[in-house]
Amino acid sequence: MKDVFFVERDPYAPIRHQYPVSRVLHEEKSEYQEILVLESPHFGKLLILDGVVQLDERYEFMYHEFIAHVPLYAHPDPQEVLIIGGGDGGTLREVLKHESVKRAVLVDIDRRVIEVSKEFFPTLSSGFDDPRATVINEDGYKYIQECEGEFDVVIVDSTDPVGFAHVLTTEDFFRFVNRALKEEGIFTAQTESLHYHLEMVVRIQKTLKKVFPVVDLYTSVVPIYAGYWWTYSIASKKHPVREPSREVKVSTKIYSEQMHRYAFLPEDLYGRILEGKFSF
Ligand code: AG3
Repeated sequence: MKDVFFVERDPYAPIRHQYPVSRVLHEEKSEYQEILVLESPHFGKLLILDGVVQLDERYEFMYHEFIAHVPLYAHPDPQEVLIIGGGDGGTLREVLKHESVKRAVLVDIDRRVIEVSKEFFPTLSSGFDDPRATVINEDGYKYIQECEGEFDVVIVDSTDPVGFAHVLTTEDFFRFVNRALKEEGIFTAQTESLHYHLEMVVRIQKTLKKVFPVVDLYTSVVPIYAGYWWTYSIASKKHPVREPSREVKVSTKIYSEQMHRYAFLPEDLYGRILEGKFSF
């Protein structure tokens, strides 16, 4: 396939990425979304949901290591972890690197994403075979309403907050997360690009502050997401989150104690962003 490009349909970004395609590996319409797997020369395989690139093989660790290890290392002893979304398995793989984790529950609404990942992304989906992992195909918003004081860490690894993922950024949802967490619980969600989606980031941060005593914002560079400078909102019932609370022992490519600290915005800039005194 010479000179064939996939043009991303990102609902929020003011630019459009286009990827050269060397092969189309899979294409389907599941009950919930369009699932596409392509191969692109520089990036390796790409997983695309409803026209938005969710991950590529080359850089996925720059997202998954941050979404998982920042909350898990902020926590002194994470044992029970809930992942909402994340059907590709990348976040689960990182969570299971922690020896303290006894149970990791992954709730993804679309079982086809999990099956497609098992077929095309074995380096991401490896954790599904771990005896500590449980997979539930249900709406995460519904599932969490049944949980009380059950989890040390809850992670939302969802698609963009449009369509069925929008409810995962509402105050109601954050209240259910709070109830689902144990007393020392920590919550993290991917919350889009810092500069392209600043208003959304601020809205989510302010909503979290209504529910949790400790709320913060950290970022990592994700080369395939429009804007690159990607945010994660983190909320905690008790523990501070800016420092790892344990020695970093898991094997990672980029996450480290120092990277944990660097990931957080300086307090001053963070404060100005929330007060609406900073804009790009
Ligand atoms: N989930 C977050 C993808 C967000 C991408 N959005 C965008 N580029 N506009 C990724 C799933 C990986 N486990």
